[in-house]
Amino acid sequence: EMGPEERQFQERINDEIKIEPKNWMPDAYRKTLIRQISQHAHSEIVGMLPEGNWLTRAPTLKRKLQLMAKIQDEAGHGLYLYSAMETLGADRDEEIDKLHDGRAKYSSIFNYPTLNWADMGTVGWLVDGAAIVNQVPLQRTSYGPYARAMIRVCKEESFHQRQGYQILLTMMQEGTDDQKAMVQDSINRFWWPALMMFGPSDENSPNSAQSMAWKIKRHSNDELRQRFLDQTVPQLELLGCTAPDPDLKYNEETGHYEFGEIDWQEFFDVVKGNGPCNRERIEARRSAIDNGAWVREAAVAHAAKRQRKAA
Ligand code: FAQ
Repeated sequence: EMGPEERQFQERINDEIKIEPKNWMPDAYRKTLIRQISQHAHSEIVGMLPEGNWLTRAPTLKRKLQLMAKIQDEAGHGLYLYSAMETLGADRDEEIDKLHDGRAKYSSIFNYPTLNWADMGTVGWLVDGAAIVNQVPLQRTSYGPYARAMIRVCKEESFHQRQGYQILLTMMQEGTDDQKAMVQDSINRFWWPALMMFGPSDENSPNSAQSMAWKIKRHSNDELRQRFLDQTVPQLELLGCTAPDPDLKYNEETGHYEFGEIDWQEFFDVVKGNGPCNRERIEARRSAIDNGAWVREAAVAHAAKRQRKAA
């Protein structure tokens, strides 16, 4: 049974009117959004680490500048999302603590290592590509501050996706045999983890039904995974590369690509904290916070000193 407030809330949602921070909302709606937005923010922040690994080894100055700009965008997205999360009454430090002690999740994809330069292309192409397919519909999510944040984030991620694809195209069109092999090796490692970014299949997605009713999610996990695959396979073919999936094929009747079974055991292992780099990632975040403590203390001391001077 819905009370009058909840009925009004659901009517707003049905009418496509955004929910704003000061509107009444059910506790569970608030909680779900804090969960999703904080995990999204954590993903952006942790997502800087696999790329940061290659900043000092970029092949040219231009590539280094592009990569640096992309990583800075990700920091911006993270901070922007934490701000959106704070409009729901959540505390940023508390949510970050949850990331650091393993209570909060972040995207499984960032627990895989980046082993060669082609990975910087593949991360842009596949990881940002998947992120965009997931986030374009979130521009219409029912919570206003999250929806508006997604507009800028999607624009920047489109640029990331293109610069990544361009790295791979250059390697495939102008590269040596070794460089071409590097691209294929990178695709082999990131293909399946990129498909896993969309989350569990619909029948194993406990949050989907309620999130769809509240229009937090606009499409199901499997729907978006299919959309990503359909747009990505032609790009894969243009590169002249293959997917590590013997079952991948185009279905003339449906107009969609069919793909093999995702290794869900691997997905849940990584989500539970047992992927190849989970410990390393969290340790890097923790030590960044610890090593930066003196900067924060100095900034606070400096601000206090200036305030005393002004007074
Ligand atoms: N990894 O019931 P559902 C980026 C969890 S940003 C880890 O289907 P939901 C930019 C899920 O949280 C990438 N955990 O959940 C970039 C839930 O656990 P919980 C991040 C996952 O929320 C690019 C449980 O499984 N994007 O890449 C994953 O309805 C390059 C059950 O799942 C976003 O966060 C996963 N892949 O749907 C940065 C977008 N999938 O919380 C740097 C916003 C699911 O109940 C470099 N988020 N889980 O304990 C969403 O759209 C949704 O949260 C989904 C999951 C679709 C990810």
